Amino acid sequence: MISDLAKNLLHCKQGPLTRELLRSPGRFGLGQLPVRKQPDAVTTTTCGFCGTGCGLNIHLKDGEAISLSPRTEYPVNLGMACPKGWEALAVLDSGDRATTPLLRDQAGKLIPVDWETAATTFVDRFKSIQKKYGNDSVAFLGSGQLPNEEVAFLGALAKFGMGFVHGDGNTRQCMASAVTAYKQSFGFDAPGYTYQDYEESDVIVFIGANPCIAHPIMWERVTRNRNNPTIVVIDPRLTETAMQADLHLQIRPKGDLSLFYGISRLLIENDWIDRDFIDSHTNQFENYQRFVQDFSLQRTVEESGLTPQLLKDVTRIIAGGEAVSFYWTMGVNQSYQGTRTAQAIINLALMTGNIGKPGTGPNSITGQCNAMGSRLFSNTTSLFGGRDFTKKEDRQEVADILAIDEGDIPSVNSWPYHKIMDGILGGKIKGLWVICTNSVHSWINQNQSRDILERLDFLVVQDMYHNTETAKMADLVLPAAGWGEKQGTFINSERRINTIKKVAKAPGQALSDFSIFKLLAHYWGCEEMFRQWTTPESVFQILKRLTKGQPCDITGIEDYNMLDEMGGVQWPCPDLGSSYAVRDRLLESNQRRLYEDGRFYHSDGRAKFLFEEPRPLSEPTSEKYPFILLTGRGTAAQWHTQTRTKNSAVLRKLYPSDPFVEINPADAKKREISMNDWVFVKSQRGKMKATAFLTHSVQPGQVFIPMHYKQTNNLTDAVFDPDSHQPSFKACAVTIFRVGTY
Ligand SMILES: Nc1nc2c(c(=O)[nH]1)N[C@H]1C(S)=C(S)[C@@H](COP(=O)(O)OP(=O)(O)OC[C@H]3O[C@@H](n4cnc5c(=O)[nH]c(N)nc54)[C@H](O)[C@@H]3O)O[C@H]1N2
Ligand SMILES: Nc1nc2c(c(=O)[nH]1)N[C@H]1C(S)=C(S)[C@@H](COP(=O)(O)OP(=O)(O)OC[C@H]3O[C@@H](n4cnc5c(=O)[nH]c(N)nc54)[C@H](O)[C@@H]3O)O[C@H]1N2
Ligand code: SF4
Ligand SMILES: [Mo]
Repeated sequence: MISDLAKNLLHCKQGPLTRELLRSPGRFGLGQLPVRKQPDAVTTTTCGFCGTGCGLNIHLKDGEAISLSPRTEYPVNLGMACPKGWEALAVLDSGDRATTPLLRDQAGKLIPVDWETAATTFVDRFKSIQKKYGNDSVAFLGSGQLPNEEVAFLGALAKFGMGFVHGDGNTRQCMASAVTAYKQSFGFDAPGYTYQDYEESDVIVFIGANPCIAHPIMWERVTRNRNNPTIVVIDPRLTETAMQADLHLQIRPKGDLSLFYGISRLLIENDWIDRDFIDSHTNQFENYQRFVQDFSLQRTVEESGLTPQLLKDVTRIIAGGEAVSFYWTMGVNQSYQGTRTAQAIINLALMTGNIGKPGTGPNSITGQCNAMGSRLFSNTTSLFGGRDFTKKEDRQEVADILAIDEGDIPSVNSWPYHKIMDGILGGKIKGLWVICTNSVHSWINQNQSRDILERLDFLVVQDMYHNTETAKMADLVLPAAGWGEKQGTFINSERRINTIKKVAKAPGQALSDFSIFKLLAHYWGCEEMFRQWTTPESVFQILKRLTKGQPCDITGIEDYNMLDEMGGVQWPCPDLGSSYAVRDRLLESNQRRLYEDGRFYHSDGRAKFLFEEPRPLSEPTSEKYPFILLTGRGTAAQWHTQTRTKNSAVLRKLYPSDPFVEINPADAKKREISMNDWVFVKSQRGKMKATAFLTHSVQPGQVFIPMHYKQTNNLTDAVFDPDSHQPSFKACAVTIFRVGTY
């Protein structure tokens, strides 16, 4: 599919009509192909969808993009791109784009206003709320899809310039459990791998991850592995990825934690562990060893839903591998016990010594293009550069680097997303600024969250499109430029930093988020604080200084040019005294992994074994709600809430436009549901209509609905991991019946 699409699109101007013309000129009464613009220059950029971070060539005519192609020499994608990457320019061109600020008038209608009115309204309304209810009565929600320079500007402007205390982002829905797991286990949030590891393992275990759909180009890297690796997939569903596996463990939803403890016990029992590594580089193994004794084969089988044989098989495969790597994504993170599950994966890697060597590691795959960057620079969960808001010395360091007052930095942690929502419900938060995320669609238990957002005195939404579910509820909409229309840097899953370029003009009066932040700083009266924040590249220089001496030190990167020349740079990349030294090192190896010396970031240099008793499903099935609903990614052509991908005619052809629910044929038969019947799926919280897709890829008693349809989160249950505060999107109880039979 990828190569066909590539052939189709490589030489086309991006735009549905032109593409249609090129494919079937006869249909339009044209004897020959229209004259195509020939590119006169090429620049490079990084894809703005998923955390793979593929490199793209942008072909320009008179400085404007006319088409794109994947970079062949780039260490990430080696000439490949998935459908979203190929169509990245097409989605910019849409009648849904927000082209002017919009303000809700007395009659409740959103009407176009100029930027001055928008900015003064923003300032007046937020300041008056702060005056009446306190500085912490306003909050913001940002995104892992903003470049580092913008996400940092937002975090600094809101928290240091405007006095906000609470701010979070959509990465809470996504990476929080991995972040917390790494921080607690290793002492810093640092996934250690490099994509080359996909090619160097002889055993690869995917847990709650479906890369064939969600990270197709990472999956392509797996297919290049010459060691004929044994691939294990742990997923309740027989996914596209599971179909490619040597061993598929069709785990009971949320049974992973018991499974990993059971595997740990078997590894210990058989002495298939790396004692030397454990003794030299970890703490608390004795406690872990004692803890997992409770996970007998029988208990593990019961709690994981697997057979004893499968359990023994997977243990033997892990023990027998020379280089075993474990990759996990949302099937792990999005859970009421996501942090511990991620740590149980980390424990497996530690106890078998599978870390810091080629082809190994407990490796979290990131979701969005800059989820990794937002972890370092969003100034939400942690203070800039992975620091701590509650530590005076950390605040002082940041204050010194930014030449601001230490007193301007909040000394308390932000509330996470769900506490911000609770804060609105409880009347503590009255104003909310939502940037680059479509909360009304993507947040859990949508009926409740809509009701919560309606209670706000003032809601500002800053988005590329004027008609997202969230923008429709806003009092003020700020029109933003998107990927391709602005500059900055992203960090991908393997910690590789690279640039994005401005290759297209934003429509109408839309401004880059960077320019919007500058404008708002001016009207707020705090622009003096940001006098050095003149361009994205000047902010990049500030971000470098914020990493100095931290595990994520990137002071060795000179500027954007160096990133372009080197094919991106993985962090850390400290200043080695001369730029030649840094360049030499990068030329020698632009593939680096962490933990090669077995040292972790806790003060004693050791990693910790962390564990806890597994808990039962947060909402078990009942007679009334007999199915477990799983949610996740549907196709490689759909991105999240679809505000972007629905604008490409090519992508639209690659997914069903109606919401659908996957149901096992046995269950369907019992309920007299046939293929493509319209059904209702109902939970305690809401219901949705979908077409039935009968498939053995879901087990009896389970159903699956992609998250891309706006109704899906009507059903989900607002339950959170107590450590990471990540929503448990993936399992709740529902019932299902054919429309007209209830
Ligand atoms: N095409 C496309 N690609 C994307 C995205 C997109 O929207 N569209 N989004 C990007 C983002 S932000 C993210 S976070 C990633 C997500 O990437 P993935 O996490 O790979 O995708 P999901 O489909 O959300 O979830 C993965 C799998 O978890 C399984 N699962 C559910 N419950 C459990 C469980 O209890 N245990 C186990 N072991 N597995 C379980 C589901 O069946 C599903 O197959 O994708 C990124 N890439
Ligand atoms: N049921 C269920 N729900 C889920 C999930 C699930 O698996 N199941 N997955 C969760 C996960 S992992 C994630 S990451 C979230 C994603 O949830 P969202 O963040 O809500 O999803 P997006 O559609 O990516 O929303 C991004 C918004 O930003 C806008 N935008 C894009 N680029 C720019 C820009 O440069 N500037 C500005 N200002 N706006 C821009 C887009 O138009 C869009 O409205 O969904 C979560 N929700
Ligand atoms: S795999 Fe991800 S980064 Fe690569 S082209 Fe597809 S969406 Fe873009
Ligand atoms: Mo995500």
